[in-house]
Amino acid sequence: MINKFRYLILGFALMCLFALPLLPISAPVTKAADHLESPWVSKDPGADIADLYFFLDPNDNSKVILAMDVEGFVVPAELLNQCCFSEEITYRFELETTGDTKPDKFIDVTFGPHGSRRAPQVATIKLPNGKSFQAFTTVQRQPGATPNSVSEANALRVTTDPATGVSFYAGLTDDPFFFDIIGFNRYVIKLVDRNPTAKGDLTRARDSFAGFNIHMIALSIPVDMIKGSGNIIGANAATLRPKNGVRLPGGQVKGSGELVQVDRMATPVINTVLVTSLARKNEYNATTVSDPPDKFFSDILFTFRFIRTSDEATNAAAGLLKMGDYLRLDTTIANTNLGVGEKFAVTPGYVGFPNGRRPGDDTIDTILYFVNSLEPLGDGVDTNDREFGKVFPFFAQPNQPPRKDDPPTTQF
Ligand SMILES: [Ca+2]
Ligand SMILES: [Ca+2]
Ligand SMILES: [Ca+2]
Repeated sequence: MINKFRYLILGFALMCLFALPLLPISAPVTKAADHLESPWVSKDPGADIADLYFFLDPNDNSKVILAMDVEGFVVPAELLNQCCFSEEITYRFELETTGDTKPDKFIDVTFGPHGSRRAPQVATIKLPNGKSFQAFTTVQRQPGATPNSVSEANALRVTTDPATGVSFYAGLTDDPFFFDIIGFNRYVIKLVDRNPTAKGDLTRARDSFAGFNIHMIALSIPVDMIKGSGNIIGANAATLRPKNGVRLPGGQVKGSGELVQVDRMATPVINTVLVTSLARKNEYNATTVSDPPDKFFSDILFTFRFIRTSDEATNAAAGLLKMGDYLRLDTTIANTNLGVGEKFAVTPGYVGFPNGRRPGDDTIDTILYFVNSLEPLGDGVDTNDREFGKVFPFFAQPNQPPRKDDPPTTQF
């Protein structure tokens, strides 16, 4: 399996490795896979995509799970208020099925108005086969007189469309991403300084995302519905808003006109790490996944020349981007779990990221493996803080505010 993705991984890793030293001179170091990124998108949190997940259902490999999460860092105390999805945004999954850069199939998810924070929104899911269906979101409920029954009251609400076999979930979940941002940033800064103690900063083992919630949109889809003639499918997540907006008294914005992309996200860290200037991050988000990928080659070349790396490495990175920034999944590689506790290049039979991405895949450790000259290296955070579910949508229920006897959280 590793050999199969060797070229992809090499290019990806080289980009990560050689982009890292530039970060402190031009931008804050990455905060996550794509949480809180470019200046424009960070001011539009409802459209700010954090992560994209794409994997075969471990219970039934004839189905693929596609999930994007947006508007992260929802504190537990706000899980009743920050419940909802914007009715102005189109949440789009772009699927590449022919082996080029152009997406071939699309799934659009939109949400109706929310009249009450206690009532669900109605989502409309448009599928590639021209069919569509509607489903309720999951909203969190006040526990009322039974304060310890919160988790039972707020079970994640899944809708399965009988006509297509597609299942849908939308609502808050625990943020499945796990990563010690501060430790990683300190490590990078010391790498730039050629400080031999850099690895010591990766031993803090603090999950920067622990205890926070995020808005999740997840689909379970029959593989045959989205597959092309080949077995490899590329996935990209995008958010779009109407081009024209009129602000009404009270703040409501009425949109009209064609849809314009606000954010996009596929492979973790491509935009946040590779594209180093904030202006170029804005530009990256504005380009589509099928725009000529060489648009950002100058960024890569600048980075590569800065650290005087070889043409071979440059070409490997350029070769990756020629395929567009997709999370590509080989649907013939069987998957039996969510990747929890597994390590790329260490765990026998590993089938996860960069072959798609499972919720438990330790994407940061995969990147660090290459940064560390093909030797295992991690940030000390090996798993999510919450246990994942055993069935779709697999993500954990949202975090609740701590009870009085719960241990204090340490988020510093
Ligand atoms: Ca295509
Ligand atoms: Ca988490
Ligand atoms: Ca890790």
